[in-house]
Amino acid sequence: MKKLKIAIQKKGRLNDNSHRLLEECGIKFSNGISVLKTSARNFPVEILFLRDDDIPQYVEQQVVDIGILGENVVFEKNKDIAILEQLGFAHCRLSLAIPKEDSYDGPEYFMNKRIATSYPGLLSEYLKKEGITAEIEELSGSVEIAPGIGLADAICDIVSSGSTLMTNGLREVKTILKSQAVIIGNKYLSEEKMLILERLLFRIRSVKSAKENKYILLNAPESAVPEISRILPGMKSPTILPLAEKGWCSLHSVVQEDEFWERIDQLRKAGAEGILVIPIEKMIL
Ligand code: PRT
Ligand code: ZN
Repeated sequence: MKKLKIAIQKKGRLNDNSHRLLEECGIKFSNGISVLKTSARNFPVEILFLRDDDIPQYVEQQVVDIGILGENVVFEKNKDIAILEQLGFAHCRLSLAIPKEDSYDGPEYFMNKRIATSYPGLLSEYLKKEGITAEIEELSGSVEIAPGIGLADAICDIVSSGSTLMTNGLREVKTILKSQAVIIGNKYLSEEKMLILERLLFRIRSVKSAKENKYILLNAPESAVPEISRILPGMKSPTILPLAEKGWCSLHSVVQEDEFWERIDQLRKAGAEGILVIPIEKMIL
């Protein structure tokens, strides 16, 4: 049987999460510390460990079928590939930053300035859109030190917490792209490989849904059930079981992580007690 070839980052910020995601999908394989590729023991996939920058090109050329990497690199490389799914990790942004003591009134600041970046494609696209002419100094790393050593006036780089900018006396003034990890795929996969990919994407979506939701159990007086069912609609409707104590019941449902605290406040007001919240391992919709 043909195997689907998946590229993940060999070493770096994406490696752990990519590995964990595949494992949570039930795909077991050894890590890529000393090998370039490995096969999963229990699913028809082969995993290749590569530099993230090479993945878009390899996916386009069908050296691999799919790959996991940041949107920042996907959009910078601009290859003819498909984005299949956002994965909800490695959140960051591509931003312009200037020396912190400079005042900033808008993109005109960058007119005729020198900007250091590892993202010349995305930066020049942004400057063109704003009608700004500037010189782009392409660097492969340590971009944030460029203004300090007189190599550039400003930078365009990946920011996450912002502490690297602060340490280097820089201030973020404009975000040009928000990014997270995604799965990309070749656009012309064989039918056999498409079937494996669909099975994998189904598992990935189940893992993602489980992370985005919590299982919730609570006790409530029967009179509060209609109100609580409105607050907690669940996947279809909540499960309601009678308690030994007359007039009370136990209610089970699912709540989304991002609206969790708001819902808890509403539930307590509606009369819920003994609320238990439990992580979900997989969620099949
Ligand atoms: O060797 P290879 O080419 O595979 O790896 P790499 O060195 O190019 O990439 P790596 O491992 O550093 O990052 C991989 C991906 O993680 C990036 O392409 C982004 O999609 C994502 N990511 C998430 C980040 C960050 N957060 C991040 N903070 N990538 C880089 N950074 C760097 C940034 O360049 C800057 O130097 O961290 C610094 C800023 O961080 P803060 O927290 O101080 O703002
Ligand atoms: Zn890289």
